[in-house]
Amino acid sequence: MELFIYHTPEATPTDKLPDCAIVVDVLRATTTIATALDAGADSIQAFSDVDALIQVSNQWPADKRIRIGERGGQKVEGFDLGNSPLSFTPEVVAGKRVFMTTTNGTRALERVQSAQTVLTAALVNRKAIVEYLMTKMPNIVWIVGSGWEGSYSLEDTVCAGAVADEFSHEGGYPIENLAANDEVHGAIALYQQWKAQLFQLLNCASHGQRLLKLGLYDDLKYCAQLDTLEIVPIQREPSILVSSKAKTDDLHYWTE
Ligand code: 3SL
Repeated sequence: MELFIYHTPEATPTDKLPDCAIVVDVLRATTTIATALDAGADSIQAFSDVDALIQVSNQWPADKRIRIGERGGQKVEGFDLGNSPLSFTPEVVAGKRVFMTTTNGTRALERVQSAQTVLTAALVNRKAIVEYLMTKMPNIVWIVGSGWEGSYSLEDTVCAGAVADEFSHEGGYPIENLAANDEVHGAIALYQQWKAQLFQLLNCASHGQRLLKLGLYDDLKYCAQLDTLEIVPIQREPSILVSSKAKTDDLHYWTE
């Protein structure tokens, strides 16, 4: 396997795609996606554009949908929920399609949606993603941080490093054989420095600071947890993600 890490969607090559793209937005889109699927959401449909989301979700039965919208860390007016993973309880999402638009995470998903396999990772489901990779062993893997409006995010890179580090240790693959760009070494070094203090790292991160100013301390605490959810969100068709455990009849799904 050749592993590339890109800090932002803008940094990814535009002339090729990997066998497997893993989108990361620890604060908070991919943490929310894993949490919603773990709580029994039927699927997540991601949009970068608010109007497109409203148009498509209007065609879905009202009692089977939930609309979540975030811009600048806050709920978009008229939407059911913002992007706090803490809101995604089974009572709220079980059996529903989650129509989702966020500032950066949904844009990152759009950037790689034509890859053969698309997954989403956060700290909370890091180990499940590593197990998926060890089972499927895709040839070329990109981990793509969502960043913030085109710039680097500490928390996405630490998560990319956490995935790479665990894959290397669990699988016994030396980093120097695995790493296909320098960002992999940098991300692993970042993770190794902060792995016992992930909550503190989220507090230092500029987007963590932004969320703290909005009073979202508990969100940071939740998003800093490592390996708490056994969920692999996987793209079933462009922009639609399901839990890999939900169905096993597609070749690209992870069969347990
Ligand atoms: O940018 C995004 O996609 C969001 O995850 C940002 S926030 O944490 O919901 O503010």
